[in-house]
Amino acid sequence: MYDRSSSQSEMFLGIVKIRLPPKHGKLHDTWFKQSNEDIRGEVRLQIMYCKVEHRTLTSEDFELLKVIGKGSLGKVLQVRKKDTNRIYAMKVLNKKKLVKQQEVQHILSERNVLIKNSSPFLVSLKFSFQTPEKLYLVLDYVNGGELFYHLQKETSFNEERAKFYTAELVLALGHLHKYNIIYRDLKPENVLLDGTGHIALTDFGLCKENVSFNETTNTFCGTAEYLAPEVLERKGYGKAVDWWSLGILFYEMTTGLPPFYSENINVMYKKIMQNQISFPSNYSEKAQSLVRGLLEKDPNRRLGGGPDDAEEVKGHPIFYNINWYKLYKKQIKPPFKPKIESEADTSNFDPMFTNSTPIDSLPNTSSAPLSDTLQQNFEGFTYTNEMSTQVFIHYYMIYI
Ligand code: ISQ
Repeated sequence: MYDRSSSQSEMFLGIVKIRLPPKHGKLHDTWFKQSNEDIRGEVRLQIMYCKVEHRTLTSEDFELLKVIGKGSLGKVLQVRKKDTNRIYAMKVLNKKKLVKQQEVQHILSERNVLIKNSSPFLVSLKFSFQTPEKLYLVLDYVNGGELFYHLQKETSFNEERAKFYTAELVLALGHLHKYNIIYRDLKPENVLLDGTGHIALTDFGLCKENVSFNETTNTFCGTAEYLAPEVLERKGYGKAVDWWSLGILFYEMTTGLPPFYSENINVMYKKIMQNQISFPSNYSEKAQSLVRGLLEKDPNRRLGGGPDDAEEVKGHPIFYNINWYKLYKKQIKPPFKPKIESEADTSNFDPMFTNSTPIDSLPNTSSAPLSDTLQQNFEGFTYTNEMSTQVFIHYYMIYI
């Protein structure tokens, strides 16, 4: 919620979560308590649903505002939906590149997961549509920036802060694993912070530039520093690869560098396969034990590698004081709150992206179109939330 009563600035008030039955034409009238560091008060929301006609969206329905990310399969733009003025992140993927990098199946199954099984720590999908050349995923815009951006600025986080993000990620990964989705690509660039400092996982299947492993076969896309030994060995991999990456991420957050880092990629692979982990002298026992557990080279013996998956990780002593129910409900106050001026603020994204011009390039008419058989792969991709309704909101606020 933002207070936009002043024409010069807007003030972030907080978040209210409303789950209402989509009853057409009925007025819902509720008071919500709101409190954060700066503001305490109550908000009265009066909400009326009216069903709206459905039609497939096109990129013409969105105003392109900023570039907020780029990858080898496409880019992410901050957009404004013209009819509602709402801000979203729009991921634009190139179909030919998806086919070439054998990512079609991932994108389609992940789209389904995002529609059917939302989780508090996954960026949610609002709409998807396509042209003969491209796929468009319209997602919630998360304005706190990449964890990577904050980690780069601060070099490292203290153990409590790293533990908080790790615990929320345990819930996010556990959710995906429940639906047999392996995330595969956990790294600080794919973890966003929302306006209040909670994590939101993105990029389901968007391989970042210059990181595809084995350029010739493209059998795996992932960040070298975060690849588990079983992936490097081509042994076939399971959910435990995500617990490995979580261990690398925790180590990087607490020390500033991934544990097996080397500028020489072959040296790095060798270290991943063979090296023991060394810790700075002031590293706590519990944190060492967590990292050792998650970075166990044998996936079957790895923390989280057993049949209980996330439950096993949640049981590690470092998390003894975490109330998982409250964490899931986002009732635990994040250790850091990103600075945000407005809902559409992009200051927490890398200027390398935000300074480039947001365009949705026209189809390249000189290259051959995708064959009908390949095009059939994308059937059923288009999605508009069937329950979508126009919501009229009136609010009154009383500051205490
Ligand atoms: C949502 N908000 C900001 C950035 C994003 C990047 C990728 C996917 C979704 C996003």
